[in-house]
Amino acid sequence: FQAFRSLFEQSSGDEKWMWRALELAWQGVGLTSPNPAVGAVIVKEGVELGAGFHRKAGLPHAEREAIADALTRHSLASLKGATIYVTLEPCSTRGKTPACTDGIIEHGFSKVVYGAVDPNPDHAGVADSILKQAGIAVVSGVLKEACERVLRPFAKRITTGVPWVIAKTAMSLDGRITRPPSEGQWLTNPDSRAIVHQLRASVDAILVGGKTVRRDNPRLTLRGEAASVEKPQPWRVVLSHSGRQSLPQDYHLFSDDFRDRTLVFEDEPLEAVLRKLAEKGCNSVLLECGGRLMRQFAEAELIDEYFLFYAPIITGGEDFGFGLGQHFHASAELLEVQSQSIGQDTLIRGVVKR
Ligand code: AOF
Ligand code: ZN
Repeated sequence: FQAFRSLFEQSSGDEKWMWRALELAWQGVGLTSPNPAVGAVIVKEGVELGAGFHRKAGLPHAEREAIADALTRHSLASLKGATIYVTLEPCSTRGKTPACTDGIIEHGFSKVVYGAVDPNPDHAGVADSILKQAGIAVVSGVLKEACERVLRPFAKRITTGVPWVIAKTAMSLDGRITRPPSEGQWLTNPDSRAIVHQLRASVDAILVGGKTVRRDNPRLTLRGEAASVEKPQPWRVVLSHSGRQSLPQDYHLFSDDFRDRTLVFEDEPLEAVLRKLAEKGCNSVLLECGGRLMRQFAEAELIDEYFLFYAPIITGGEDFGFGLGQHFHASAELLEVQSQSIGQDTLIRGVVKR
């Protein structure tokens, strides 16, 4: 969130306050599915009166959170003539909660500034005319790309029925994903693993193969800082040809407190599995599987984003690239590439070009 703080401080006008709304929106990532993460801020005469973000599906939208926040410190009358900045076009029909356009009109705002059009066909492009008819000025498309970025998982699920898929792997510099058993389980350093925990906290499901379960007995839970009362544990999804009964029932995934958050899929096309997860409300899925399954996802062009962690190790083996050497045909070009040093490790992330 630090990046948004400095962008906020360096900018002016509508963009300045949209960076603030974006900073708020990102606080909701991982909490809101099947709904989008949205942030809103109320401003009058250059002063922030209230701020909020959507916290959970079924709870108030960002706009109403910001209004409620403003009313804890200011009078109802002081909202008259204020501007509300929202990362997403305000909703205009009643869903689980009342329409935000109604709330905005009732509270006497004089201007609405939003970033992205709502990809939800129920609302897309509807708010402007409703607000304008009520005499409210509307400015749309402010920091549009940055606002669309935070919405991407929601937008993909609601428009395609498939969640946003993030592939994460930790590798040696020559592309091997596991260490010889004698050398211990971890390739990357503890700070890299902490980032993986943040990544897990931002998604709705974590997917592995049966082989990984048998070998590592993983928990795939959020622990420590990443875990919170508001944040549900992500679904833990296992793909196994031989089915649930073939996996050790005393392992964490089947015996811990969150065992009802474990799903096993047997012999189903990968896209069908992803569609079922979308139906359960998942906007995003994190792949933490091994090379073979990862390659199948890549070849089916189901991966949207990569998080590649490189440890400063060269194994010197024959095979390169997800441990599958020259048989790895799928090729993806990454956009929005960012690289970051984490101690001696390197994280490269990017979004797959379509
Ligand atoms: C949110 N949070 O801050 C905004 C949303 O079922 P509902 O009433 O919660 O409505 C969900 C829809 O509302 C959602 O699909 C999106 O189109 C719109 N805007 N949703 O959850 C928000 N502004
Ligand atoms: Zn709304």
